[in-house]
Amino acid sequence: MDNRSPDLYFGIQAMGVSMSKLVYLMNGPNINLLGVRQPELYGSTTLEEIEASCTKLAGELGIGLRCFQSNSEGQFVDWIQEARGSAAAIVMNPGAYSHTSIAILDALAAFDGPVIEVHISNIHARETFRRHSYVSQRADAVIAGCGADGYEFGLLRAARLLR
Ligand code: CA2
Repeated sequence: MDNRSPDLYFGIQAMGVSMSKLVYLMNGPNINLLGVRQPELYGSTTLEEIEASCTKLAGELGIGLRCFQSNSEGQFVDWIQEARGSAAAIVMNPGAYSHTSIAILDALAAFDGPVIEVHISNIHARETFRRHSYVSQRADAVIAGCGADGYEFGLLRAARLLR
């Protein structure tokens, strides 16, 4: 038994998601440094730990998960285009590209499934330039300020939308 709340377990049991669903979990620039620098802003959980907990949760939800991280905007666009042919939903933290990238927004516009945007920090309580996200215009849900837990919340939401 791990330390997740009973509410989360209840949510998992209520889902009943088919095995055939594949979700892409995508992380953008510098998120590979999580847990290594700036723990006061982004916590002490590493990206490897986030990917492991989401992979475990995906298994419990009966969905598949593929994890990606890149510091390159073009690579992100390529993976979103790839998702069109292979993924049912995308959970993504585009990092700083959220605030700058029309290219990522355009790529997402060609993806038909649910898109969940996750930010570890509360971007609305930070610098003005972080308060706008291009990705939010396409996202079905936006989660911010829940720390690393936000990824599991995003995955649960994606699974619910895929039911
Ligand atoms: O809060 C988030 O999840 C962000 O997407 C994180 C991005 C930031 O540019 C966004 O405004 C909000 C930055 C991720 C950088 O992560 C680091 C972690 C440790 C050390 C340095 C950077």
